[in-house]
Amino acid sequence: MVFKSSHADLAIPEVDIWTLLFERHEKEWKDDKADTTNNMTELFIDGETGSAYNFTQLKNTALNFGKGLKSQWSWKKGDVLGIFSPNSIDYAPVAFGTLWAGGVCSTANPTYTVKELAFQMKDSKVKGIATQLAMLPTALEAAQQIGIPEDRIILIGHDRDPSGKHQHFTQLKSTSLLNLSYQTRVDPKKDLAFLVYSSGTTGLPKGVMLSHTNIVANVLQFSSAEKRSGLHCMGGQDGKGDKQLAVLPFYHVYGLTCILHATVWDGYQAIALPKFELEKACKLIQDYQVTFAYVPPPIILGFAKHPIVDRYDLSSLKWLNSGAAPLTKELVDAVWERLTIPTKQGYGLSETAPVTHMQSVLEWAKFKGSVGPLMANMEAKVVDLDGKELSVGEDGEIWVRGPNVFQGYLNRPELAKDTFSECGFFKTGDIGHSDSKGNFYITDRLKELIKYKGFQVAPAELEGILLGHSEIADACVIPAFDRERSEEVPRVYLVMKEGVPRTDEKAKELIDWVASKVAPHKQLRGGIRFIDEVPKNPSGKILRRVLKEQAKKEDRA
Ligand code: 4UV
Repeated sequence: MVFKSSHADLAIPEVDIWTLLFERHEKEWKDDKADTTNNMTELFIDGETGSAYNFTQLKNTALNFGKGLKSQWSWKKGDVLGIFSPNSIDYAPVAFGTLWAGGVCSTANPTYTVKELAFQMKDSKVKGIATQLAMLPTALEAAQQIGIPEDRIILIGHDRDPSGKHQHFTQLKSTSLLNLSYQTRVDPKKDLAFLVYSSGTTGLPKGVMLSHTNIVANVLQFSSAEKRSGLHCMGGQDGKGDKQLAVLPFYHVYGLTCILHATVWDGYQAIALPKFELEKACKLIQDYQVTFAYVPPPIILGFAKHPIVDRYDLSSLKWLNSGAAPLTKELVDAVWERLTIPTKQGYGLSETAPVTHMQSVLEWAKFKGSVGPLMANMEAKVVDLDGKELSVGEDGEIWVRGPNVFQGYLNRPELAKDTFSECGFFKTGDIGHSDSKGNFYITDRLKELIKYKGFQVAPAELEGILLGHSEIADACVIPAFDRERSEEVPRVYLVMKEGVPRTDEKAKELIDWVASKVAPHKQLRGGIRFIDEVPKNPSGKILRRVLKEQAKKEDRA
């Protein structure tokens, strides 16, 4: 059967992101919300320095940057800017200014090594990179490797380049009166807005092509779903609006849509932190009277269990939303028992811009463990391995269809036939089922992907690195489970070349060797197991499931 959203379809306007957020919305704020002071209220606040952007400042800073790109970098429609930065309030004007100028943003994990960054920047053919001073050496080395001129590396954030060589993004201004000071028109349905990287169901990370319409649709679908959770924009109830903790990284699709875009559209306030530190987060919640937060499960674990939490007054929080990785019912209960805060869940993927399912806070206690119902304008199927449709209560692969589903993987058109069904459903690679009320439950993963703290780890990428080691004959990376920390971690099963010792010392040496080559979330935290042979089918395909089952047994023992 085809599951359809129980919510009425929304009219998705055929507009680009800039027009939705900064033109339509500005008008609506003024006309409908009757409170013209809204534009003066801060939207993005830097949790460390207190500096901020209100709507008007954000719009003007973005416009100046967009004009600077056109004027100084001869920016054309479809040109790509790499953004290599932790959360900073400057992320917003840089991303939106790029879109105004008809550009595309390729957002990268700020902990990437030179090689990882160079791969993404080259793959998405960036024309320049916006980064922060702390990451400048990595950005410069990556840029040099792929032939991007040094003056195309610009800075965002509070620190300036002491050498003066690299402009701050606010210095990139229009130099000519005749400069094209109009927004570059795009076709919202076809033209891309963001390239986020995901390994999908198999292989190396790939550019997920998100069009303007994909993001516009998801912002509207998500906003309409969240209104059911009782949020108020600024100028809402008693003139007070809701405030969120912005710790989800903006480079990742969950933070990109649910914080960076939704903050502007819905008019909430976002208090941004460059990285998650529980004590800082608790202090900000207390000081700013934060009312909600989108986070991954490890942060929920911190709220549930860490002693630091007792030192702060978190009573302003109305709810938490968990997503990006599985959440146990026990953790939901533990947060409630300790803080009397409901934890609800959302689900989605980079490829769906991202939200497909969202639980309402009104239902958190009734359907614990569920990721909620399909959002408006969405359909889903649950299918068995042969693609046969299953019904209520039956576990199978979840397929989804809707206006937020991406345009395909960059430079990889050949993947389309395995990614989409014949009737246009996107195959998520996740296993789950729906109950009779339309609530979905994610129970397992069919695809290779590993999620460490909600961050993607592609087994193929780690296997590629390991196979480059002179002592390793074969490798298979699978998700193991760290019971103590209640999280998924990458583990490798290794076949060593003849004569190489299979000792704990060798394992440690190899773990350190991998750690020196990858971003911190990809380290082999699940350890190394030495085996004689990687199980494969007759055509040589790795039978990952066999080792996954072996790891499950071992981790349960
Ligand atoms: O591509 P990605 O890295 O994307 C994400 C998206 C997270 C979201 C999206 C919308 C929300 O409302 C929200 O709360 C979180 O992480 O990885 C996609 C894969 O992450 C797993 C699943 O395997 C996806 O294919 N995943 C995402 N959310 C959940 C999840 C969840 N709630 N429970 C279990 N697994």
